[in-house]
Amino acid sequence: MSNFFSNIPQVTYEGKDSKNPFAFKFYDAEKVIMGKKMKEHLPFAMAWWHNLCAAGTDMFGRDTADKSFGAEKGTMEHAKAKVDAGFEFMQKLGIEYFCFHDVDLVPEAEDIKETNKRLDEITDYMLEKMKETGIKCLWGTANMFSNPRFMSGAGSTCSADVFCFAAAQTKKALELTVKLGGKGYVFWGGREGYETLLNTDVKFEQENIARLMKMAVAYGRSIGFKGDFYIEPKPKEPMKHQYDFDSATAIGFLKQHGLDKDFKINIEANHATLAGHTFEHELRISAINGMLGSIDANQGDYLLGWDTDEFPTDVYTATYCMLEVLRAGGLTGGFNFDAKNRRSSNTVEDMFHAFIMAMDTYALGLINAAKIIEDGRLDAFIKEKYQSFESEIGQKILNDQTSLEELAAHAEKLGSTKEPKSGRQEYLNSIINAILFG
Ligand code: XUL
Ligand code: CO
Repeated sequence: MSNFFSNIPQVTYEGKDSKNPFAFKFYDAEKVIMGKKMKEHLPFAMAWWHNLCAAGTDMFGRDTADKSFGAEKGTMEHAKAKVDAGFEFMQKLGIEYFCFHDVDLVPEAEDIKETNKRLDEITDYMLEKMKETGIKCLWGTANMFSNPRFMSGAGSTCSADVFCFAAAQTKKALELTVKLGGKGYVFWGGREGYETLLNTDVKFEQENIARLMKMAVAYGRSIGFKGDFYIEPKPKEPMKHQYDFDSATAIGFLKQHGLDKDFKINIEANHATLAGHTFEHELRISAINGMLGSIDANQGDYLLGWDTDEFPTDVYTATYCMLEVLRAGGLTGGFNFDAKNRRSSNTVEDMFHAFIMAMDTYALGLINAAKIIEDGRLDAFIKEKYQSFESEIGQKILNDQTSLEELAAHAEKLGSTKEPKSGRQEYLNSIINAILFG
């Protein structure tokens, strides 16, 4: 095992009173909650791109962190050093999964054949590390948004040749995901959207995206991929109108094109915020459609209108997220920290602090959500709220055994009625606070 983080101890659970900056205060991997270990409820994953590649560059300034890991960037030595560093990092934290884009793993060459050769070499090396450590792949994806050829889209491009490059990258990324035993394969439509209708045929573009996805399903299944395909919705950034705006939009698209049996949704917290939704709304919409797949666990900033990809620290949001996850019976995927350190948190220690804080946030979310379910008042309130549908007329409605005429006659018989029951939002908020802080 490599030694990039020799000054960081193995991170273990020490409990909430610990002052050790390199210990978990709430994430106790083996602790059983509602019949399952914390680590089974929370299959955490490291995002290759943020943790091992991104070094703080933004629109206004260059790198602040050193992610060279002792090798020259842009070389295969560097690609291997990232593998070494990544596995050492995950082991120190007890993280059991990683997620990757193809070009996170190796420097992209001019010629796609050469890139693919490099990908074969690096994934051989990763497989060795995976065998050594037991660390697994949560999902893979193809980066079809960074290369300038994708400036007008990948599946939605106006160029048939560029569409072929998107197909080639999807094919290869699927092969790599299968090779690494990935549980899922993600489509995040980074450039799949548009800026102006003046130059865009929306119907044409959306149908082509569906074509690409159908080919991906056919090919993936033919090479033994048994996992879920995911759409990761995002409303904007980089495009003004991203086609996969939110979960509801993505689910409609999947159903329209007959892709809903093979796909689920990968919900990112910050993307929900950008869509003007809460994270839990996105989770609920996916769950009630049987499509709650995986989570990109991060958070945005309510004062900023872009994708800040911050490590999650908001315990209320994590609690409401875990409430949705527990009620849905868990995820088929996991919790990928699609998050980066702030630009001024630029040391190795900061990389660990970020993950410790984020893992503790989700552990708190899980502990709180379990308490809310065990308390039962919230569920009982909701059940009671809809009780009138247990009446004779209510049952007729639910069983589709009535008509507008019969319901209108019922209303006329009543003549007038009371307001429905109070929603009692403030009272419910106070129950949540009492459970969280009591
Ligand atoms: C971009 C984003 C991506 C996807 C994978 O906002 O979230 O990193 O998770 O392409
Ligand atoms: Co993401």
